[in-house]
Amino acid sequence: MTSVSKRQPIAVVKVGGDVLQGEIERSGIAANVKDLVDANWRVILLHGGGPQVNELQEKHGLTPNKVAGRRITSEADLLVVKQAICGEVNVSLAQELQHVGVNAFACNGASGKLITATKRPPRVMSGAGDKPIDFGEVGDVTSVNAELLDNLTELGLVPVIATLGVEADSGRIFNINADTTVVQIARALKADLLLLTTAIGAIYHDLSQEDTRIAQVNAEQAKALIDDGVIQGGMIPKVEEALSVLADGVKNIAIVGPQIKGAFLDVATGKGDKGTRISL
Ligand code: X2W
Repeated sequence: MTSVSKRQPIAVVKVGGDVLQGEIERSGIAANVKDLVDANWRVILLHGGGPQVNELQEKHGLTPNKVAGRRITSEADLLVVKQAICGEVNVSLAQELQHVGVNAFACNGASGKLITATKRPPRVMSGAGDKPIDFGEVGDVTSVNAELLDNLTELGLVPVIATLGVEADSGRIFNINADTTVVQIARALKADLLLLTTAIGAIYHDLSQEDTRIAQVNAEQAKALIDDGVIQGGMIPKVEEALSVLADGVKNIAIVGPQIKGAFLDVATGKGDKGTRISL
């Protein structure tokens, strides 16, 4: 195991479940993370597994139900979330990284109380009626154990964290949204770089036209693009969260596709022109 110095820059990478569905994307993540590690970056991965959870729920006769991007999670659903995200995605992603020589440390948010959470209080959600929605076993992040992450990366390990949270006192496990969690991790670590990977890999004016990629977006432009419906669906919380963490000192944020060779290091070093950079 190689040990690394504390002064090395930190990259936090969100890996969406969609990214892990394709072979090219999966191996692309591994190759891109390897580039960063070889360039002496400390790297932390946080992954979801939304599509994998949907698929396994359906196999078990359960119906996926998301409101405003969050899964309403019964106890039976939580078991499936654990099976899909920890049992399948976490292990496969770590395996992919180990295969290219990155010393992945597979864990989940409950490991060493890395991510603590508390039950999301029932709330009225716009477009979902007047009654408060109880999300069940869904949690909101209360803290990130930055010291533990620091120590793990100090040992030369690359933590690969499955997006679960644990209640500090009771040990209760919660399903937590990966997009909001990764931002909390970047904030807690004061990360030098936050990469949000998606299979699409950037924001486009028109998804069907590759030459309409938006290379850079600031807060004002992002707001206008949301109002115009260019940024829509699951991309809205991603961009909004990214802007909030920029205000907290994480300087470099980009949405990027893992299948593009050299994309992570290019964004990290400010070279090349890949994905969509998000700035204040
Ligand atoms: C998410 C966790 C997985 C996730 C879910 O159950 O789908 C909640 O919605 P992606 O692939 O990054 O979307 N949790 C509370 O965020 O996965």
